[in-house]
Amino acid sequence: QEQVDALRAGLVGQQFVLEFQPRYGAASRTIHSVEALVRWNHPSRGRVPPGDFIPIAERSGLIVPLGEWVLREACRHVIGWPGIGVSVNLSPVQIRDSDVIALVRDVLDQTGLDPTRLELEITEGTLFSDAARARETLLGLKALGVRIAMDDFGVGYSSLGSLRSFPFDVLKIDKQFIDAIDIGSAGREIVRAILTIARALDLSVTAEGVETNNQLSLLVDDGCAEVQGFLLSRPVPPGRISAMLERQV
Ligand code: G
Ligand code: G
Ligand code: MN
Ligand code: NA
Repeated sequence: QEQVDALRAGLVGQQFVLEFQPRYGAASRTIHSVEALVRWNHPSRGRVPPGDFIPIAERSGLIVPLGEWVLREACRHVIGWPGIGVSVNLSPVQIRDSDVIALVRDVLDQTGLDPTRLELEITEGTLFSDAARARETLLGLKALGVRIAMDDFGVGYSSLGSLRSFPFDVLKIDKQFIDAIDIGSAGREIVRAILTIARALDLSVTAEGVETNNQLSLLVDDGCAEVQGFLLSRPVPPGRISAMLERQV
C-alpha cells in the first residue's frame, strides 16, 4: 500500500518522465520512429526502474492514469518531430479495464497527430484472458487508423495463432532471438523463420535488443527492415531525440 501511495503521489507530483528509444531502418540506420518508455524519478529513491513499478501500477489500477499520461505525453512530443512515428506500450490492464479506444481517440483529437504515426505495442499475454473482447478492442483501435505491434514476439505463450487471429501490423522479435542469431546454427534459422512468417502474414518486423554490429549485419542480410537496440541507441531523453533528428536531415 505504501508503494501504491508513493506511485499516486508521483503521478500528482509529476515525478514521471519519458525517454524515447529510436527504431531505425536496418540498412539505412536512419530513425523511423521512437518507443516511449516511462521513468520514475522518485524524490528519495532516485530513478526507479519500470520493472519495479509497472507491476505495482498494474495491480493497483494506477496503470490506467499513468498509461494515459504516457500516451498524451508521447504524442505531444512526436508532434515536434515531423516525419517519424511513436510507439507506446499498452498494459494488458489498460486494454481490459479501461476504455482505451476512447482514450486514443481523444489524444489524437487533442494533439492533431496523424494516426498513422502512432503505434501501440501489446504483449501477447494481453490477449488470452478474453480473446474475443481483446480482438474487438484491437479492431476498434485499428479503426482509428493507428498501428498495432505485437511486442516481445516469441516469448511466453506461443504466438502463431495470435498473429493470425488478431489484427497486428507489426511484429517485434524479442531480444532473446537476436541474442542467439550468431550463436550456433539454429539461432539464425529461427530468426529467418520468424521473418518468413511475418512476410507471409504481411507484417512489418522490428528486431529488438540489437547490441552488436554482427547481429545488425545478419539482420540486414536476412531482410529485417527495422531494428532497435543499444548498438544504435539506448532510450534517451526527448532533447536528445531532437538533436539526433537534426543531425539526420
Ligand atoms: O524502459 P525499460 O527498457 O527498462 O522497460 C522495462 C519494461 O517496462 C519493458 O517491458 C517495457 O515494455 C515496460 N514499460 C516501459 N514503459 C512503459 C509504459 O509506458 N507502459 C507500459 N505498460 N510498460 C512500459
Ligand atoms: O518489453 P519492451 O520491448 O517494451 O522493453 C523495452 C526494454 O528493452 C527497455 O527496457 C529497453 O531499455 C530495453 N532494451 C532496448 N534495447 C536493448 C538492448 O539492446 N539491450 C538490452 N539489454 N535491453 C534493451
Ligand atoms: Mn515495447
Ligand atoms: Na519487447
